[in-house]
Amino acid sequence: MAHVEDLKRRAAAHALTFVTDGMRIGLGTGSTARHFVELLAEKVRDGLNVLGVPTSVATLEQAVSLDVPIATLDEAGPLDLCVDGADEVGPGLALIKGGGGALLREKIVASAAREMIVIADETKAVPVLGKFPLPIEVVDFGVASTERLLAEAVRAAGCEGRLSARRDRDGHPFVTDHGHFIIDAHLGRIPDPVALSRVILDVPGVVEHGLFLGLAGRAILAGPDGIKVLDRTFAA
Ligand code: A5P
Repeated sequence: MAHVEDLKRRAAAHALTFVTDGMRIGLGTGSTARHFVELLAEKVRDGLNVLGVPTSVATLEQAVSLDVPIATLDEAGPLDLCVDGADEVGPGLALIKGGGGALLREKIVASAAREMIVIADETKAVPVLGKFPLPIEVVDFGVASTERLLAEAVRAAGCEGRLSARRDRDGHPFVTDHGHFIIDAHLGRIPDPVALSRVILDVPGVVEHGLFLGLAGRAILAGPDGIKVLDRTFAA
């Protein structure tokens, strides 16, 4: 059976077929997006002219190291495309993202793009979102109070589960590229992502969450039997 990294790379390679000369492209974060940036760099070396907008410091460093031309989002202006991974791909191409903690910039960049293409191995497709803990980015001030209010909010949206403050490998609070904390919501099932999104964003202290709703236009999923390109009619 194909190794999962091969599958991610195949999905990333297929995304390149949507890239044309002169495009301004949001560059995602995570192991699958990393493959895409590597493959894009090969095309750049062959003469492709693109401008990349990285969604994290990690992706910025990778793009710079591979000589992919980059700009900030404000320098680049509206983007033609954004190519990024996902933690879960649900019905209608609703996504959970932010496993790597870059959800805020990822969402800003994806929203600035004419099209967002998700790349993943096919195990990321799910019939209902929520098995993967939903990352919620919060400001550091009053984080315990914010967590309590979030627990009430998720219950009000029909979800049950535990919230936990994300820690780094040394046991310190995980800090995002923008200096915020992440609270992971272990919900198991998210029956109504739109309702959950609304109640989470109503909690003061919340900066953004990892539900990406109405953003992805296509998902390229790689499996042992080949590539599937899904659109928003997808319902696993
Ligand atoms: C980064 O914050 C995330 O949104 C990633 O895009 C997501 O976690 C997918 O990562 P992998 O491609 O490593 O699975």
